[in-house]
Amino acid sequence: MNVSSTRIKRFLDELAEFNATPGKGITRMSYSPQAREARGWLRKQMEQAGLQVRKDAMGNVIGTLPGASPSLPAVMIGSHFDTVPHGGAFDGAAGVIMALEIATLFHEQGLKPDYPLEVVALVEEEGASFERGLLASSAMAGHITAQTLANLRDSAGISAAQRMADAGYAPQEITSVVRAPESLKAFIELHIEQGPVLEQTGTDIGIVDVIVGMTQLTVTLTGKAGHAGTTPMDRRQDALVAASHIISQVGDFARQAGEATVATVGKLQVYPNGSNVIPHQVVFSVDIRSRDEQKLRQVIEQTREAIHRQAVDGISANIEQTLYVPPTPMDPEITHNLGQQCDKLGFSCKTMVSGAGHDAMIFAGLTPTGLVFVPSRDGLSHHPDEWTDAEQIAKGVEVIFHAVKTITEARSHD
Ligand code: HGY
Ligand code: MN
Ligand code: MN
Repeated sequence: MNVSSTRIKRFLDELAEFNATPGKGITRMSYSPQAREARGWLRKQMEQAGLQVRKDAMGNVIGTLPGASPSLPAVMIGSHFDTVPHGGAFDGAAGVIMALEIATLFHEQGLKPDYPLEVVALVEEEGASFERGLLASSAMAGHITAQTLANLRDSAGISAAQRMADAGYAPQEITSVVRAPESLKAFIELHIEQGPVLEQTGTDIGIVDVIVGMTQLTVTLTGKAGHAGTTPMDRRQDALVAASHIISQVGDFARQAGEATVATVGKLQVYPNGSNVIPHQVVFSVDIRSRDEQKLRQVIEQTREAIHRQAVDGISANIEQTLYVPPTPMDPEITHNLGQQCDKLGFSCKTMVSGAGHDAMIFAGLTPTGLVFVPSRDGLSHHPDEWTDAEQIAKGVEVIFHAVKTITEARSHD
C-alpha cells in the first residue's frame, strides 16, 4: 500500500476539530467560523503537499499540481468540507482527505503529472445552510448566478450572497468559478457509503454506477395568527395543521412509488412558534429521491397536488424547487478503471447505486466522473456516530491513487 492510514487518521482528526458542536457530532456550516478555520488548515495541508493553493469567489479551496502544460485539462479529486448539523466526521471529509493524501503521495514520490492534478475542498454540498445542496459543484457547472445567491437564504433570513461577502468572498463574481468542460479531464470523488450494503456484504470498495435523482422543495404555507384560547375551531387559518396533512402523506407517496423511492421532511419552521398562538406561517423542506426519474416526477407531482389541496379557506401556499437533478450515471470508462485497480490490489468491490446525492452528480455533466464508496459502520450517516476505519478509507484512496496516476499520465522524475 502506498497510502498511509495513519496520516489519513491524523488528517480526519484534525479536520474534525473545526466543529461548532463538540461532543454532539460535527457541525461545520459554510461561511461559519469553523469553516474559516478549516479553510486555513486545508490551505496549509495543500501547501505542504506541494500544491499551488487558491480560494475561489465562493470559498472553495483548490490546490493544483501543475502538469506538463497549463493548457491540458485537469484531473480533479476531492469532496465537500461542510456538514449537516450534528453530523459525522466522515461525510465529505473522507473525500477531501483522499485528495490530500494523494497529493501528498505525488509529492513524496516525486510524481509529475502530464495532466494537472487539482485537489478541491468544496463548500455547501449539504444545503444545510441555504436549502440548496450541491452549491459549489453547481456553480462550477455554471448553474448558479449572483441572483441565485441573493435569493437563497439561511434560517436567519440572511442570503447566501451576504454570508459569502461577510466571509470575504465575492458572490457577484460567481461566474469566475465556472469550469469549461474542456478544462477538466475527469473528476473522482471518494465518499462514505452512508448505507449498510458494503458492511453487510463484507465488501471493501463500492464503485457507483448511478446516483439517484433528487429534488429539494421549500414549501411555505401562510394562514393567520390568532389566540389559541379565544379563536373558535371553525374560524382558524392554521398553517401548521395544513402542513401536517401534507407532511403525513409524503412518505406514503414514496412507498407507493416503489423502486427505492424515498421522501423526507427534515426541516420545519413554525411562526411565530408560540404555544398559545395559532401558527400563521410554516416553512418546511421536502427531499425526494429515486433511481427512476418517472417515479421521482410522480412523487413530486403528488406532493404538489397535496399542497394545493391545502391552499383553501384562507391558507395560501408557495413551493420553491431549489434543486432538481435526474438520476445520474457515472462514466463507464472511469468506473471500469477503478474496478481494474480494485482487482489488481486484491480488494473486494461491487458496483452500486448511490442513494445519497454527491457533487459527483453535478460534475458528471461537465466531465467523465467516478465515485468510490467505503463502508459505513451500521450504515449510519448524518449522525454523530457515523464511522469508517482509516484503514477502510485507505483502501479507497489506494484505488483512486492508482487510477489518478494513470489518468494524469504521471511519471516519477528522478
Ligand atoms: O443529502 C445527501 O444525499 C448528501 O449527504 N448531501
Ligand atoms: Mn456528503
Ligand atoms: Mn451528507
